[in-house]
Amino acid sequence: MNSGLFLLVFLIGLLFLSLLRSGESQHIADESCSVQIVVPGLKGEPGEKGEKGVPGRLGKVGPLGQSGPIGEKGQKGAMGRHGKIGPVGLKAVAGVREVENKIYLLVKEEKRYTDAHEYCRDRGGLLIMPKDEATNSLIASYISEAGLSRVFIGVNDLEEEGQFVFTDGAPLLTFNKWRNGEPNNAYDEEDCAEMVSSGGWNDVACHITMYFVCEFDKDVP
Ligand SMILES: [Ca+2]
Ligand SMILES: [Ca+2]
Repeated sequence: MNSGLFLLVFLIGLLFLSLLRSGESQHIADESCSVQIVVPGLKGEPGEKGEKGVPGRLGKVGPLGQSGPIGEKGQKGAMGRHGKIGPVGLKAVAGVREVENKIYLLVKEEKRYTDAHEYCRDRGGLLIMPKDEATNSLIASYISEAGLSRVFIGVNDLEEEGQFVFTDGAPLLTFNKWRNGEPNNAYDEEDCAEMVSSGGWNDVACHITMYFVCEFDKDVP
């Protein structure tokens, strides 16, 4: 080999090496540039206060509270209205008779004529007014079957002496059952009437007391 060729090879080798080294150094330089060291800066000044925000949603309902002490008793209320009149007590009633349009009640309480009249009227009826033979006979049997001798009936001449009327005001026009010699207005004080168990009528004093019979109209359905 001559000296010229040797020199050429030598130069090529140097060039190669230099190229190789420059590539490595370049690589190392790139790496060193990518590393960043971050150091926090000093705290800044506080900013201005922001505007007021929108109100938040409602919170949950809380638990029930404990019950308080019992209050004082209230005042007594107003009195209520009167109730309906109750059924007649059995003690005083000997029995009930019923016909097509009437109910008859034999009351075993000795009362004066006016009190007997009020007793019947307060219950929606009147003292019995026998206005025909059939009714008179029915009441007569009622009295005798009850073992009674007499009852007040709804006949009187309280308004005008001698002018007997029924308790509803109707005059005795077509029917009466006066016993012989009655009405006699005995002692000038007999203005009321009784029926005896035979069915006959007699005028008697109004202030004496005896049992009596009420009559009631049946409610028309
Ligand atoms: Ca009389
Ligand atoms: Ca008489």
